[in-house]
Amino acid sequence: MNNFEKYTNFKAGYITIIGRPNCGKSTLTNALLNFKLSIVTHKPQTTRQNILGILSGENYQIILMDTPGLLTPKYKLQETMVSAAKKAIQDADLILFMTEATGDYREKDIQILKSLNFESKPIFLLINKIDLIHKDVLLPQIEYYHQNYKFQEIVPISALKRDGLDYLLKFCLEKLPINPPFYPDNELSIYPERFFVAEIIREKIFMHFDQEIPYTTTVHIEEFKERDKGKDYIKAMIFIERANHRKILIGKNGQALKKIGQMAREEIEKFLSRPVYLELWVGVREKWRDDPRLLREFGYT
Ligand SMILES: Nc1nc2c(ncn2[C@@H]2O[C@H](COP(=O)(O)OP(=O)(O)OP(=O)(O)O)[C@@H](O)[C@H]2O)c(=O)[nH]1
Ligand SMILES: [Mg+2]
Repeated sequence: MNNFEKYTNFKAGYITIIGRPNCGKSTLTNALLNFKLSIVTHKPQTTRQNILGILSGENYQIILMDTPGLLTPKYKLQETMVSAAKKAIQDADLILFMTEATGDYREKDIQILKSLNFESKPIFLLINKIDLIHKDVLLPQIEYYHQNYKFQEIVPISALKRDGLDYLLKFCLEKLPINPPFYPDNELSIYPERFFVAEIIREKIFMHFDQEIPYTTTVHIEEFKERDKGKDYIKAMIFIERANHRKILIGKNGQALKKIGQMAREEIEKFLSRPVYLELWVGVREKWRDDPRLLREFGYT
């Protein structure tokens, strides 16, 4: 078969997952990719930038965009998060709008839905976390969205339990345009390894600390030396907004930082499939979340 024949039926396109913080976008991204590419925690606003993942099949290639949760920004970092999600909405061939079956988020979801143009491209509704509810609760939700919005599909799923994902994939492929693949089929993402390494460290900080620390922290990889012999050397800076947070982050006798380092290293090694030596440093960058220059330096704009 020549390339022309091979690609006449090939489908490829961009699919963007959007929704409120914490509804399960990154969990779904990882479940579809069969790989933990995007960090996941129980806290909202975990994802701060678009995460591009490539799902390659026999006759298709989906460029999946996981996005930061949509919210009303209160500081510049959050503005960059919302802009990133909006950019991914523009770039998409298909939008997966995610809500969750539990809790009462309808008001916030309606705000987001108001900003979407249902005429310009197909939008699916994904009702996630159905593992947590009884079916009786689901049907009125489907009915409500069906009555009020022009979703092309409404798909109840559990991203965590991988329930409903086969249907979702099938519906997605129906909407993908005919295109040759955009990327080689063995690639999972196009971002450099150091981006994901910083994300993994941030995930551990989100999981380990409560309240302010996760939100006022960012991670910057200062050195990443690959070595033919021995372990790769990675030096990461954890930047906080206030000097008095340093003590909390480091912990008594350095225990907290040590724990973060250990958890992060284990996962980085899994991600890279090779051993690394990870060094963590803590620095202060006052009000970095509202400083355009620092936001650019840290890769948010
Ligand atoms: N029970 C259950 N929990 C889920 C499901 N999907 C995601 N979660 C949990 O919901 C929490 C948030 O998941 P994420 O995937 O980080 O959510 P997100 O939408 O990417 O969140 P942000 O990046 O903050 O916008 C985590 O604790 C997940 O384990 C699901 O289908 N069922
Ligand atoms: Mg996320």
